[in-house]
Amino acid sequence: MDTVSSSFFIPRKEQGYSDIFKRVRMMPLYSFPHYKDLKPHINHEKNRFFIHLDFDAFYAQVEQRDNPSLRGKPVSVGSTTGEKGIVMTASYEARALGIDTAMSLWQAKKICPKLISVPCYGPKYEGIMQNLIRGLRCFVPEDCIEMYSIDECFIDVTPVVRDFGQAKELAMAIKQKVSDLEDLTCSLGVSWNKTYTKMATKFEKPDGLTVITPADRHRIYELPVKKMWGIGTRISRRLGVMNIFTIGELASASELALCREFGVNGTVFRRLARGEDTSGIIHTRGREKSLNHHHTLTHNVWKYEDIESEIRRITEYICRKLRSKELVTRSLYLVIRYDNLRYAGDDTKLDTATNDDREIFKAAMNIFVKFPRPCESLKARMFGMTVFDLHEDLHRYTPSLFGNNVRLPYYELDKLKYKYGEGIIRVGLNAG
Ligand code: DCP
Ligand code: MG
Ligand code: MG
Repeated sequence: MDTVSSSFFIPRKEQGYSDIFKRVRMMPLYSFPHYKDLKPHINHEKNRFFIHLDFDAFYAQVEQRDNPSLRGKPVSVGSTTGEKGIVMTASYEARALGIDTAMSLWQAKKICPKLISVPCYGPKYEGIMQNLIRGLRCFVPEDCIEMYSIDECFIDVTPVVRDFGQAKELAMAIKQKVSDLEDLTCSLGVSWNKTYTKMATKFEKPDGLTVITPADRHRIYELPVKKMWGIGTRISRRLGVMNIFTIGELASASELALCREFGVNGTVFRRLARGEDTSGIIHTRGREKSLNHHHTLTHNVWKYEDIESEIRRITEYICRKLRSKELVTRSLYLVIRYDNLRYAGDDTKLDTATNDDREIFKAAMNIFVKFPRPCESLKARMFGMTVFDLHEDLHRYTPSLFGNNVRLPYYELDKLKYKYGEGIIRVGLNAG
């Protein structure tokens, strides 16, 4: 399943159309001691070069790397328990058997009873990407790198390459760097605009490298319109009604007809299809996609009340972190590591987006009961929580004191804690 969204191509109400296709700014001159063959220079908009990098079967590949007994086997990462569990990703061995991202674990096990499901451990994967970004700084300045998701990034290599030959050479060097740094494989796409670059990455997965020059446009044009970055099932269905099935057909469609159907986005889709995406690197610093907190204990625990108290502690921490950023979450992942070093982890979707300690604690405990129950011979040593699917907290200034679920003045309580210390007040999490 593709996790990309088109949100930054679609003009928001307050954002003018021209902002989206803003001209790329002139790149300053840099010197890159580690990449001596390429002389830095200034390039103009017409000659831009981007590389898109995406790890192959990311979580699964990391787990296989770290646990040799999983190598060469069908592995899924995500839920390990429960009928409602979801496969977050699957190794290429599992994909060959028909297992895919977002499939239910139950269905996956039916297709492949030998499937090994392992829990996901977010901080490990995040660390890999951060390490990679650091490593990429020997090729381009950090300003030219956009971390797009947990396993992919865009690199604007315009300041350091003059043509597609050099861009390909640089992409190969980056691939080698990834292997040296992390011992993982990734696939790369090279093109003159971000949209084509992202699509190019998928051409030769896994461990691929695809260059799309203007002369190779036809390779993009042949793709079904649904494969275009930013176009999902619903839009492709509407395009189908207009007899537009391939990206090439979208590129040559009438702008007027597209605008009649999609408003200003009609022009955007058409331009993206034509390779006229002029967007540049977007700095995501400060924009949170997920938050997590992990805590390894000094004394391992197994009694129910101790476990409950640890989950409560981690919930309070995460909720406070959410509120400090004025965010609410729709999804929650809980992970426990036992003293035999095995993990159990699972996620759940919340009914409504929240940062209420009570709701998140309740959801976390509902996940916990599905895990192997800790006992004296199997104690818990680490608790972790990740919240994702984050949204702005729209009710921040409208506390409700009535109704079925009374919203507590958490923001005010946080302020009190900040001023007078943690012990000043505590919310009874079973209340409500
Ligand atoms: N992921 C997730 N939920 C999804 C999709 C993905 O949690 N619905 C996680 C697991 C993936 C990681 O994000 O390993 C990266 O997502 P990708 O879409 O890049 O998928 P993979 O890297 O797993 O496979 P591919 O080789 O197709 O890129
Ligand atoms: Mg990937
Ligand atoms: Mg990806």
